[in-house]
Amino acid sequence: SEPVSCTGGRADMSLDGLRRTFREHVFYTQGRFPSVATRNDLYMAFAYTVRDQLLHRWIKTVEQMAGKDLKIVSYLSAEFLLGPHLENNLINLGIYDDVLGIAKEEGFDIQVIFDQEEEPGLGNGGLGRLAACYLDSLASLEVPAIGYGIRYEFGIFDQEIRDGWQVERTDQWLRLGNPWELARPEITCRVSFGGRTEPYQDDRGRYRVRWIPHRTVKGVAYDTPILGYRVNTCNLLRLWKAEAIESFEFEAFNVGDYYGAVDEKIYSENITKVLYPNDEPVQGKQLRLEQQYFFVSCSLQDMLRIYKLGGGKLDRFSRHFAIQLNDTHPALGVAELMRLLVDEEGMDWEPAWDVTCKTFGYTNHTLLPEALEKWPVELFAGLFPRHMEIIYEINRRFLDEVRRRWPGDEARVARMSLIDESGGRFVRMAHLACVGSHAINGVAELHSRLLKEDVLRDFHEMTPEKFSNKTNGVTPRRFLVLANPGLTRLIEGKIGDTWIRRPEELRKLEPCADDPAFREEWRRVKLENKKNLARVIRERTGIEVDPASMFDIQVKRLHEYKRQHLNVLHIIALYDRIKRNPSYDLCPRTFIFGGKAAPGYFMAKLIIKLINSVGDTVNRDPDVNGRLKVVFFPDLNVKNAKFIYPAADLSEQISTAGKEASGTGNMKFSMNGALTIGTLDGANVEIREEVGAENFFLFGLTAEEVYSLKRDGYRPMEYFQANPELQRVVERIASGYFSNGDRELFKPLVDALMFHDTFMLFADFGSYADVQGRVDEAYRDREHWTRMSILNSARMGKFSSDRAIREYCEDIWKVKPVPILLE
Ligand code: CBF
Repeated sequence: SEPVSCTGGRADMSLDGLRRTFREHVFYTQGRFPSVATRNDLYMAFAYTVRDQLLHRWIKTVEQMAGKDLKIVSYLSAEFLLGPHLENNLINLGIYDDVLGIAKEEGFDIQVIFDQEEEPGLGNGGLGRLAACYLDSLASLEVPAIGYGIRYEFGIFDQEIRDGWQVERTDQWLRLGNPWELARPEITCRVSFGGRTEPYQDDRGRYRVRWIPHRTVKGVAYDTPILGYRVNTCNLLRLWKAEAIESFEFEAFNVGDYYGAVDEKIYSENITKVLYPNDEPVQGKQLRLEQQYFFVSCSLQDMLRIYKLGGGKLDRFSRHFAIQLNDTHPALGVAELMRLLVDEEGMDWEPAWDVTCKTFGYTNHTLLPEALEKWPVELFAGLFPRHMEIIYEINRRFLDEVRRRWPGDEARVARMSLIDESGGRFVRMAHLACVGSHAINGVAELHSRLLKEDVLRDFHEMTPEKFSNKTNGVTPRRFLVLANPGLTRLIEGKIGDTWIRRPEELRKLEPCADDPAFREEWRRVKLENKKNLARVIRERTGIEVDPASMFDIQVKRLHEYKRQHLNVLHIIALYDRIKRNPSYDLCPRTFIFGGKAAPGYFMAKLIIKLINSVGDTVNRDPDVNGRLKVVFFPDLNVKNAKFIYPAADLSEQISTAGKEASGTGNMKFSMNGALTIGTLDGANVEIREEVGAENFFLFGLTAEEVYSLKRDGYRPMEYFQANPELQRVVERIASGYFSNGDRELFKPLVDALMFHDTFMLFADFGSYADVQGRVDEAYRDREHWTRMSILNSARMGKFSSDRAIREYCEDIWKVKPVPILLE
């Protein structure tokens, strides 16, 4: 058919065209005239102006892809932590300055407009943000892709700090409307739950099973365009909202039962109401399992629908769709695709299994045993009786294979089974994902190695060819260009802007590290960024911080394994040194923390309280005399993070070795020229390799040492008794020094450290404090520090999500770019 014409009019990206479109949206979309337009009207009008450009490219993308023999990546993720759209899209379109100009002409400050945007907080942390970075890179690399997920009505909670404690406030990102999405009420899927199954013979006399469900809900598609950086590819993020099925069908199912119908509606809509605010799985929550199945089923039905539109034969499905499971949350997809192919499409088991395994890839994101998802068989079978049968059948065939390879090794069979029977019966989601995928990867070299040696060892022994590593990456567009315009301009002035598409080229900056004038400029930009963060801190917490002090920052989810409390122990040690020796020579430092704790995670919340309590004492003590400041930055999210990464001098990446799968904050900090103090954990190992050991502050036990210490019986008390400074630090907390004499408040934390110390803070404290001493010395030599800072940014190309996505495309998905033309 003829190409769709959408040139001129709202597709016009000239300055005049943008100005006209903006005014039209104020008038016709928001229904306002300029003098009464609210800040939100103006934001909406800008957003629609930009969205018009996206839609133009989106239509061209769909049009030029349709009918082509191409392969699409489907990224299945229960979380997408996108962050605000407007600024990012302006950068990707290349019209940032134009829009800035229009705003100025019209008489308002564009920063205020940016600030108006509510971010879609549809994720908890690293995993969801990684998915968002990968969507950016897929589009920027012109790879056809669809992100599939859940349109939570309430995303991650907003965090307030009251009296030092975290208080959760409901997120209301949809309150004022979402201009970035298009509701697609005509794209719906039916998703069923419960009931029973029934065997029957089909018209060819074959044994078949049908599922007679108890309840059915409707999934409605909401589409968000995802534009790549300075390309025309505009991919799709399709999020599903749960609704009740149509009312006439209601009547058929609920004759005369009005209240039953109301309950049904509420039940249906609940499925996508709220994001579970935990960054590790909530065991046993039925609604969470329903969410997972709901979005996976909608997404697979949608892919089959799209595929059939092109007239493809189902046994070739895997040539046209590569589905990536972002952790085990969508792992039920393996059983669901089998159900759709066998029960709904009438395929035989073997070819359906072949398609399934060739289609799925599985990314593991954690080594923590408690984070490996498993569901009680009883709950699972009650909700998904047909999937349970399918899983049993997959398991039967799989374990036959294990027995053939290792005859008589029933211990191995029990370890590898999809059903954990070691105490109760559970479905092991990671095993389902491994068996049903042709590719399994970890997210950093160390993590991938530990997966092979430990968590998934049996699977690696059986199918080593499935395993690979794909070290995480982050998008330099959001985390450098958008977050740090000052540094971006400085870099562009030296090496141009091609590094934004090819971050390996940042290496060209290396010689500038030896240029004193460039170093001076580098420091100037950092200082501006620190002043900016200092302003935001003042506005949000009332605390004054000195931009001339070293900004030492730890922002990430609150978790014991991430060891924010190790950082606090060190702060107290410095404070103690000052109290014992008022003229103690300390390079002035501002310690900044930020991050949310899962609402039910008592210890993580107590750590937030401890940070704030230590801050209250230290910040007010005249003896400290400006040498120490402690700040907890409330409500860390993507929007706030843009003030934080560019302002850091020192990045704290101090998890117990072997616990953090990768980390991605570590990359965002280094990219912005922060030096890292860190353990050999996750991607820190590779960051250190890239930036050079001399530009990285390493401390602590290795993963192997952690493992052997645990195996041989770790006794925290021994470390405690051997270190008088540590004793004084713990005594200050235990004595109520930071809690108005209340010795009970932090007792659970103190006891956990003294008697268990699961994450080995005491074992690492000495080494951490020593290396912090080296940081202090190093920061005094500003020229050398700046040199190290420049080299950090210059050597971070590897950690661009573009590199990571290229590796996925080449090794796992086997997909190629499809450039899109505008005309
Ligand atoms: O791979 C992305 C991130 O995922 C986590 O956040 C997760 O939720 N499992 C890990 O904890 C991070 O290490 C990892 O970077």
